[in-house]
Amino acid sequence: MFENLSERLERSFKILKGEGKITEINVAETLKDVRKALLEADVNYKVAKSFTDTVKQKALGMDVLTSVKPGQLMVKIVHDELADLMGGEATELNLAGRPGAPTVILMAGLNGAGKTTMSGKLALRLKTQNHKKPLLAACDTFRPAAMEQLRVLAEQVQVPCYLEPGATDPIAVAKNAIVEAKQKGYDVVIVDTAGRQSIDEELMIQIEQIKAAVNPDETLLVVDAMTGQDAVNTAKTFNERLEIDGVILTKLDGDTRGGAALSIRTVVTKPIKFVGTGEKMEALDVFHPSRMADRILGMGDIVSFVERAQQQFDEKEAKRLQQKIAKNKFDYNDFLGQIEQIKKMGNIKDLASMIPGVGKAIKDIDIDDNAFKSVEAMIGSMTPYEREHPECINMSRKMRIAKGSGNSIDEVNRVTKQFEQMRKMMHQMTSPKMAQAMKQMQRMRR
Ligand SMILES: Nc1nc2c(ncn2[C@@H]2O[C@H](COP(=O)(O)OP(=O)(O)O)[C@@H](O)[C@H]2O)c(=O)[nH]1
Ligand SMILES: [Mg+2]
Repeated sequence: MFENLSERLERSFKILKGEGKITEINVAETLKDVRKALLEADVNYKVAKSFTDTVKQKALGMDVLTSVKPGQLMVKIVHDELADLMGGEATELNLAGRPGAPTVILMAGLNGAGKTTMSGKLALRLKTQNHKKPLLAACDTFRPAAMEQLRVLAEQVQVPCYLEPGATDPIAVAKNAIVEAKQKGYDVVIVDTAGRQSIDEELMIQIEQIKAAVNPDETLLVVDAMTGQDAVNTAKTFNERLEIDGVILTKLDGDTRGGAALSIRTVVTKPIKFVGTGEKMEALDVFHPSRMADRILGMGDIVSFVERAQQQFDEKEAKRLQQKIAKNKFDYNDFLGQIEQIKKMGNIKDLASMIPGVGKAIKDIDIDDNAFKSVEAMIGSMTPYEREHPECINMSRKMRIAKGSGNSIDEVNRVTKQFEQMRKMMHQMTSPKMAQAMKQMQRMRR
C-alpha cells in the first residue's frame, strides 16, 4: 500500500540527514521534495501545498531538542500532519438508530466501486463485532445479476438478504426491506444500490429519491481508491447532491498511489470510515488516520521516539520553571528562555493580531523579533551572577549594563522594574494564598 509514496518521502527526509539543525533553507528544500512526492501520489495540488505550508510553519517553530535530529523531527511533524490531513481520529458508524426502527445504512457510489462487496463485508462486521442483526437489502434493480451477487454474499456471511426477484423500483424494495426488518426484528438494514459508469443525472435523482424514502442514519459513499483524483471528484459531487456521512475507500490492496486517501477529507470534508483491502468478506478495516500515517511513512519508531523526547522536554522544563517561580527564583536566564520561546512561535505580529480586538490596533506598528533586541542586549551585558540574582542589580551595575548594551540608563531602569513586577506577579499566582483565593472565587461563581 502506497509503496511509492513511502519511498519518495523517505528520500525527502534524507536531505536533512547530517544537518545540525532545522533552518529555513533545509526545510524549504525538504518540503519541496515532499510536495513533489505528494503530487506524484496524485494528491490534490491545493491539499499538497497547504500541507507543506503547515509543516514548514511547525518545523520552524519547533523546540530545539538536543536529543532529536532534524530529520527525525521532520518525520514526526510530517507524520502528525498526514494523520491530521486524513481526519485525525477514526470515525465510528452511527448505529444508535431511532426507537422502534432499524438503523438504515445507504450504500452509494459508481459502478464497480465495490458497493455490493462492501455491503456484505459491513454485514459480517456488524454481526460479529457489533453483535447486531443486520439485513441486506438488494436495491440494485438495474441489473438482475447484482441482486443475485448480493444474495450469494449474504449467504456466505450468513446474513439474511431481502430481495424481490424481477423488481424494477428500488425505492419500493428499500421501503419493503425496512418493513421486513421491523417485523422480523433486524436492527440494521444495509441498502445496496445501483451505480453507473460515471455520474449521471438519472443515477443522482434515483439515489436522492431512495435516500428521501428510507431516511438513512448513515449514507456511505463507496469509492475506488485506485482511481485517485477521480475518486475525490466523485466524492465531491456525490456529497453536494446527497450530503453523505462518510466515505469508504476500496481496493487499497491494489496499486494505489494514496492520492484519494490523502485528499478526500480536505476536499470533501467528510471522514473516511472504512477501507476495503481485498475481495474476501473479512478484508475490511476501520480507517485510523494515525495508523495510516504510520504505514505511509513506515517510520513508527522514529515518531514515538520524538514524541517521548518532546514530552520529557516539556514536562521537565515546565516543572523547573514552576519551582523557580514558586521560590521567587525566576531569573534573567529564564526570562531569556521565554523570549526565545515566543520568538520561535513565529512572527509576533501575526500572533498578536489573532487576539480579538488587537489585530487592527497593531496593524501599523512594526513588531517583530527586533522588539526584543534591546532587552536581549541588556541581559547579554549582565554577568552570570547578575542574571541569576536579579535583586543584586544596583545603580552602578545598571550603569555598566546600560553602557555595555548601548541603552540609556532610563531604559535599563524600565526593563528591570518591569521584570521585578512580572516576577512578583508570577510568584503571587503560585503562592498558597493565591490558590486559596482562586478556590474561593470559584465557589462564589457556583
Ligand atoms: N482487490 C479488491 N477488489 C475489490 C475490493 N472491493 C471490491 N472489489 C472487487 O471489485 C469488483 C466490483 O465490486 P462490486 O462490489 O461488484 O462493486 P459495485 O458495482 O459497486 O457493487 C468485484 O470484482 C470485487 O470483487 C477490494 O477492497 N479489493
Ligand atoms: Mg453492486
